[in-house]
Amino acid sequence: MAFAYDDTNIFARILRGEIPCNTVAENDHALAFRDIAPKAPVHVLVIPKGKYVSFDDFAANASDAEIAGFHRLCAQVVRAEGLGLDGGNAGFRAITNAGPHGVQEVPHYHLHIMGGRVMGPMVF
Ligand code: D5M
Repeated sequence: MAFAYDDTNIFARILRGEIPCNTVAENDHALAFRDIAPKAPVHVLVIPKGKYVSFDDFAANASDAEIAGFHRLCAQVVRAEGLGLDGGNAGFRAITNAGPHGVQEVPHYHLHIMGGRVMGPMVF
């Protein structure tokens, strides 16, 4: 783990079963659940089970098995939610926020998978 990890963050508490979540899918390395404040008809968060603060922490420091497991679960979610281009669907947006400039609220790496409508241009 490259950066300080705060065990009290809300996703760490979800992983420990201390607070509930609306689980979509799970494997040995990752958990997917619905965002509590959805910004699209489908809005799922995928998080690694390991203690990684952000995308760059995860990409640099997670094991190959963790990285593969995380992304396989993302693909499973995309398929199950009817978003995948390989299923002839209309697609989706996958984004992650990192640190203050990324306006990251929860300091446990998570990928937002959003779809079910045209997401609009990336203008803020
Ligand atoms: O976004 C953090 C995201 O996490 C934001 O879209 C709300 C979501 N969130 C916060 N608490 C919960 C719980 N308890 N369940 C589900 N989703 C939650 P960020 O990328 O860090 O700015």
